[in-house]
Amino acid sequence: MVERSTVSSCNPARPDDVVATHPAGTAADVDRAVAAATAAQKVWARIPVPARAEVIAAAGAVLAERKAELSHLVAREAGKILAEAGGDVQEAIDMATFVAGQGRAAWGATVPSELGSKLCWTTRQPVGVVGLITPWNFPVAIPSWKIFPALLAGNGVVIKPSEHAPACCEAFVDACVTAGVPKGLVQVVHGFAEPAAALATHPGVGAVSFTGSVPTGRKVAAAAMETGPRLVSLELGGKNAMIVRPDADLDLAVDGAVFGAFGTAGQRCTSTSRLIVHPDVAEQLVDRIVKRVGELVIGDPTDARTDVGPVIEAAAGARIGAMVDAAVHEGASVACGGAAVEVDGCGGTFFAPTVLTGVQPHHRIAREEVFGPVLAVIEVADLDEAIEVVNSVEYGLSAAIYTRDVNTALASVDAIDTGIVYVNAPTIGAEIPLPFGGTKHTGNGFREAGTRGIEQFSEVKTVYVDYSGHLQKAQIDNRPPVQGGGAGR
Ligand code: UN1
Repeated sequence: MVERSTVSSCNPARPDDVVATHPAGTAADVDRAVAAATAAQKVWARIPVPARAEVIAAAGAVLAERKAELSHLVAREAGKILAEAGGDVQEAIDMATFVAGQGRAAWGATVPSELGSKLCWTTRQPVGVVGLITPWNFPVAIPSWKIFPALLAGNGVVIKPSEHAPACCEAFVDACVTAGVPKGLVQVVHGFAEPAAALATHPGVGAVSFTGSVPTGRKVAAAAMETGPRLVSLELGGKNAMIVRPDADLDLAVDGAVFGAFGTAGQRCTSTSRLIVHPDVAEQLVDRIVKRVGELVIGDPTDARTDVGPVIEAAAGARIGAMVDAAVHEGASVACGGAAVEVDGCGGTFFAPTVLTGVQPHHRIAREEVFGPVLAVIEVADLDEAIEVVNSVEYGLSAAIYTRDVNTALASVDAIDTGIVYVNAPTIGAEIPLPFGGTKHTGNGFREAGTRGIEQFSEVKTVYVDYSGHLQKAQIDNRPPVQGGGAGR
C-alpha cells in the first residue's frame, strides 16, 4: 500500500489555504493508540456512570463556549456555510446534553423470573476500545454521535477522522480533554486507508463504527469480522427521495426540495437526490424550484450571504460532472446547473445546483449516490408507482412525502422502506435523540444516536440472582399438571 506520508487538509473554497498538516498514521500508530486507549479505559470504566456523564456534559459546555471558533473551522475545513457549520457544532453540543442525561437513565430491563426468590435483569458492559472511522461532512457532529455514547458506556476510543477534516476532529477532542476526559482515553490517528484498515482489524478493538461509502463500508465489515472487532456498525450511502403528491402544499414542497437537495451542497448522506412527482404538478414544481435555485448565492462558505458552498475537492466536482453527463447521455435534460461554476476570488470547485428532468428510474442518476447538489426529477402516474420507485434502489436511509392527505401520508410511512421517513419536511435534518440509520445497503441494521448509541458501543449482559438458598431448576417441567383440561378449572 503506497500512501502519502502527510495528511494535509485545505479550505475547499480556497485550496491554497492549508488548514492542517499531520503525519499520516500507520498500522504501528494504531497499535500504539489502541494500547494507550486500553490502559486509560481500565481506569475510566471504574468511574460511576453518572460521573462519566458529568464529564460529557462538561465537554458540551466547552463546545458551546467555543462554538463560534469551531463553526469557522468547520466552514474553513469542510466548506460548509456558516449556518450549517454552526448547526454541525450545535448537534455535538445537543448530543453531549442528551448522552449525559442517559447517564442517569435506565440501561436495561428487569424481568419477572419464572422461579421464586430469583431476580433477572439486563445491564450493559463496555466493549473496551472502540474504533471510529468518520467522514468530513459532519466533522464535529458525527464524531460526537460516536464518541460521547462510547465514553458513557465506559469505553476508550481510537478515531481515524477523514483526511479532509483532521483539524475539526482535533478541535473536538481538545474540547473533550479540556472538559476532563482523561488524556489518552480518546486517541486520534490521522491518515488514509492504512490506519483505517488497521483499526477495523485490530484484535484489541471491541467495536468499530464507520460512516462513509458502501464499498469502503463493506471492506471494513468483512475485514472486521475476519480478524477484528465483533461489533461493526455501518452508516453508508443514501439515495433519498421526496414524493410530491398533487394535493401537496407546493410552496412547502419547493422549500423542502431546495433545502433538501442543495443544502450542504448536496453533501449529506440524507440529501434529497430524487424528486418523485405526479405529471400534473411536475412542470410547475420544477419551474418553481429552478427559479429558486437562480436566487441561491453560490460562494465562499464563510461569507454569511452564501447559500451554497464548494464541494469538498476538485475530484468530487469531476465525479459529479461525469454523473450529470452520463444522465444526459441516458436521456435526462438539464433544467438548471449541470456543471461547476467559477466563484471570483475562490479557487475551489463550486458545482452549480442542478435539476435534471426526464429521469427514468433505471437511469444511473436515479440509482447511484451523487453526494453533490443534483436533484433528479422522476415522473410517476400514482402513489403506488411513487413508492415502488422510492423502494427500488439499494439504499434505504431517508425519504419524504409531501401531501395534505393524512391517509396518504400514513400509508406511505408504512410502505416506504427507509430508516427515516419525513412527512411534509425534507429528507435532511434528523434530530439527535432519535435513532439514525437506514435499511438495505445503507447499513447493517444498527442505528446511531438516541439511546441506540449506548447499545452500539456496549455488550448486553443478562444477570440471574437466585436468593432461594436451594437449587431451583429452570427448563425442567416441574409444574403440577393443570386440572380439568385447558380452561384450568
Ligand atoms: C450525514 O450526512 O452523514 O439528518 C448525516 C441530517 C443530519 C445528519 C446527516 N442530522 O441531515
